[in-house]
Amino acid sequence: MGDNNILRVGTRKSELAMVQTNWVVNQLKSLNKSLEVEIVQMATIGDKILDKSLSKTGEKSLFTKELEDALIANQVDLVVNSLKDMPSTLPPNLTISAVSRREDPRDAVIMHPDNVGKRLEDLPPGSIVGTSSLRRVAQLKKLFPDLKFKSIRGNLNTRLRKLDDADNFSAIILAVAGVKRMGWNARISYTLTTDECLYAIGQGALGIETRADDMKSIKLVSQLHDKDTVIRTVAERAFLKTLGGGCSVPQAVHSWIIEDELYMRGAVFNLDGSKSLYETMQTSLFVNEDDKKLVTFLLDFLLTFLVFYINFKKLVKNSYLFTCFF
Ligand code: DPM
Repeated sequence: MGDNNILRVGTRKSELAMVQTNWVVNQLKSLNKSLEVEIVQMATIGDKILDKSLSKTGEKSLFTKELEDALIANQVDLVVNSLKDMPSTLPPNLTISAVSRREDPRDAVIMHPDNVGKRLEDLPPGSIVGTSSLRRVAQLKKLFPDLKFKSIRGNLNTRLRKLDDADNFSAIILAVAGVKRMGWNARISYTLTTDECLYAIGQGALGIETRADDMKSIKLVSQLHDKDTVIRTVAERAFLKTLGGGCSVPQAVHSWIIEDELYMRGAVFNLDGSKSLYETMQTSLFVNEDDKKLVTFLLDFLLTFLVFYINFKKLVKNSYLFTCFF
C-alpha cells in the first residue's frame, strides 16, 4: 500500500471474481471506515484460453499469473483469489496474507431444467455431465460408469447458459461456493457428499495475496483471517505440495476440526477413477500451557536476537572503527 493510503485491488474480470473482490473490499471498508480503494480489472491466461481443457494447457497458475505480475510490479497492492486456484508455490516476494472463512467446500449437481428433481443415478445411460475437473470426473465415473463426462469451459454464467440453452448436457457439476456467492442457490439440485466426491484443495475459501514486505496491507487484510479455515487449508495445501501435481493430477481432500483435533482425508486417482489411493490422518491442535510458555519464550528470544543482529549490522556498516576490523 502506497503512502497515499489508497488500497489498489487487482481482480479478474469475471463476475465471480468481482463478487469475491467486492466482498473482501466491503469487509475491509466496514472494519476501516476511512479506507479508500481502487479496483483494477485484468484478464488472465485462464480467461483467454477457452477452447482447451485447463489441465492440457500446461500452466500451473492460469488464473493468477497476470495478477501476481501486477502485484510484483507494484501496480496493485492486493489480489483476491479463490484459494483453490492458487498454485502451491507462490513467487518469492508474494504471500497469502489472509484466508477468509470458508463457504461450503463441496460440489453441487446442477440439473438441466428438464431434469430438475432427478439425481445423477436417475439419468439414462449415456447422459452427458459437464465438468472440466479431472478430480470430479475420476470420482463420479467410478460411481456412475454409465454416464459420460464432457468438458465445459467458461465462467459460471457461460456454463449455466450452455446447460440451459441446448440439450448437450443433462447436468453440470460446480462448486457450491461459487454458485452461492453468485446468489444462484436455487439452481443447486443437490450437494454431493464427501463420500461421493471429495473436494479440491482450498475449495470454498478466498486467499488474499499481497507483497511479502507490504506490512501496511498485510496488517489490514489480516483482519479477515479465519483460524479454522487457515488450519484446514494449510494442511490441504501441504498435501498438494507434497503430491506436486497441480491441476493435471486428480487429487482431492476433505478436512474437518472436532474440538482440538484436525482430520484430513486425501486421495489421488488415475484419470478414469479405476485406481485410487485414500488416506485419512489426524493430528492434535492442542497446545498445553507449558508448551505455550515455551513457544512465547522462543519467539521473544528470536525477536531479541533479530533486533540485536539488525542493529549490530547497522553499527558495523556505519562505524569507521568497526569497518577497520571487519
Ligand atoms: C480448479 C478446478 C476448477 C476451478 C479444478 C477442480 C473447476 C474446473 C471446472 C482448481 N479451479 O475443482 O477439481 O469445473 O471446469 C473454480 C471455481 C471456483 C474457483 C468454479 C468451480 C469457485 C469455488 C471456490 C474453477 N475456481 O469449481 O465450480 O472459490 O472455491
